[in-house]
Amino acid sequence: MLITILVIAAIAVAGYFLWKRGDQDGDGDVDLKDIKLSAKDVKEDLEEGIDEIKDRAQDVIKELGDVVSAIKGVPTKGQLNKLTKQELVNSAKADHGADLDISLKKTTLVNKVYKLYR
Ligand SMILES: [Ca+2]
Repeated sequence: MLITILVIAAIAVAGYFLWKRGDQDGDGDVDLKDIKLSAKDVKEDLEEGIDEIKDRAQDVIKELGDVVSAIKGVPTKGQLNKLTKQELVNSAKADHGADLDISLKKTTLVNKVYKLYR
């Protein structure tokens, strides 16, 4: 029951918010057509925002590439297995100047990086 009320309230708030954006198609009144246009606009804005966040996250991941050296002491295969192939390649380069081929299988990369740190 509470969930139903919350859902109805959310729809009402969203509808009001979209209605407040006003006349979108320029025919002088605010009706369902305008609300639909507003909803489309908002959806596009949200999608752009999400893409932006994804791009920024990618940048942060690149900056954090050197993660193996963040593991204290000598990394175990279990720890290496938790990393992505990109992280393994980046770490091998950063810590040992080794150029590993990202197209190698993950297990091969893990084994190569594991040996580098011995
Ligand atoms: Ca209109």
